[in-house]
Amino acid sequence: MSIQNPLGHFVNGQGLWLTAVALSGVSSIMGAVNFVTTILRMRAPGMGFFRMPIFCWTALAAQSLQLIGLPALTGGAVMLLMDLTFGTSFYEPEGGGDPVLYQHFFWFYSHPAVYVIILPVFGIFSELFPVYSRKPLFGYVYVAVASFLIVGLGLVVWVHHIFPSGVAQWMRNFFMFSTMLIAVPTGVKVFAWLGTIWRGKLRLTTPMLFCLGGLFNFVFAGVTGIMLATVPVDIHVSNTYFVVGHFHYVIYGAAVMGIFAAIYHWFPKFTGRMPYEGLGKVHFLLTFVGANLNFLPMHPLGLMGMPRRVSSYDPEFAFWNVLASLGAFLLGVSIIPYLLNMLSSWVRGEKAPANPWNAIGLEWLLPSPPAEDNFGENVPTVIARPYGYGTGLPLVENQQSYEQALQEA
Ligand SMILES: [Cu+2]
Repeated sequence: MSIQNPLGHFVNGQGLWLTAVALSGVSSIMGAVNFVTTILRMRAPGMGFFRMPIFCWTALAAQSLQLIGLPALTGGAVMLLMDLTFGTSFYEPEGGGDPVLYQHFFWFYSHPAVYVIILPVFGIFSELFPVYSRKPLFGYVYVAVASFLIVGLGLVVWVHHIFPSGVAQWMRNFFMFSTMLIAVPTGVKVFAWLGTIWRGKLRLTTPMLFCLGGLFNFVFAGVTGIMLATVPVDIHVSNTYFVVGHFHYVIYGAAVMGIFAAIYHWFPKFTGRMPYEGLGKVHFLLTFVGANLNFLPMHPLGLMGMPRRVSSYDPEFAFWNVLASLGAFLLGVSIIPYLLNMLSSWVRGEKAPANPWNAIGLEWLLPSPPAEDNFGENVPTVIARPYGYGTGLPLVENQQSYEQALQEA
């Protein structure tokens, strides 16, 4: 059956797509309610807000963004669906609507969506740098609060995606400055991580290498982000490969590498087996070189004027495109040692002890893998922040006897 709207257009494909966008919007809102409620209401005894692991802070921040931003995208999709099927004209100029309004609904969510992805990765960096540097997280309170500054500012920058669309000049100026301000709380975090590893006892394990590589790529993406926030630069490179390069540095260079770090770090806790270090390091090297070789050439291409979303290009762009293709090929190959590692170490890796990395955190008090109900009846009382590396201070009440009881169990 095909659906025709009052104008006589067939709208099956768009109708299905918009319904899917609206439904996944609703499901993500429900997911966000769940995360926020769990963090606000179900913390362990003694776990005050300023004793929470930074990963929980960043999860709370990211899910708050979902709660505020997603209704705009979901509502915008429903309005577009109504324009297509019922002949309303929210975005239809002939009926008095405005197509740029859709861009506003879309980007009001879709700029913060990048923070929904990257904030938990900031949490991962904040968890892992202290473990592999053997030092407390530098500036814990500032790192925690900076997550919410990113939430607040992240909600008032979306117009930087539509600078060339004819928005008023005052809007361009306002959104240029608000976008640049984001560099402050993200800079606070970057310097906190550098302060954490500064003069630490660094252990260059696979998770640490992925964190360091991810941080390097993130700083690079931050610099091109400031460039893109600047109205004249943005208009010059709008719709070119420069934007593609910036985005991939954030998403693959920083976010995906942070996620790999987390997978290697918590793999023993999930599976009860240790991942292979050798394969992990090969995976890291191929990923880091591949990502930079793939995404760095996109910047000169964009500055030269190569448009994005094209299937072929002029010969003058060939050199950088060949390099980018080589990098993409390397990135593809990098997945092979990763999958080999995950499968083989899960099946017959070395058995993991409760706390293979000497990390401080509730999960590391439990055996690997933990029992289905985690702590069961004996939920410990938290008495400190989980970053007391080098201080010898316990995380929970009666920690010694607690760990002993676990070993005997
Ligand atoms: Cu944006």
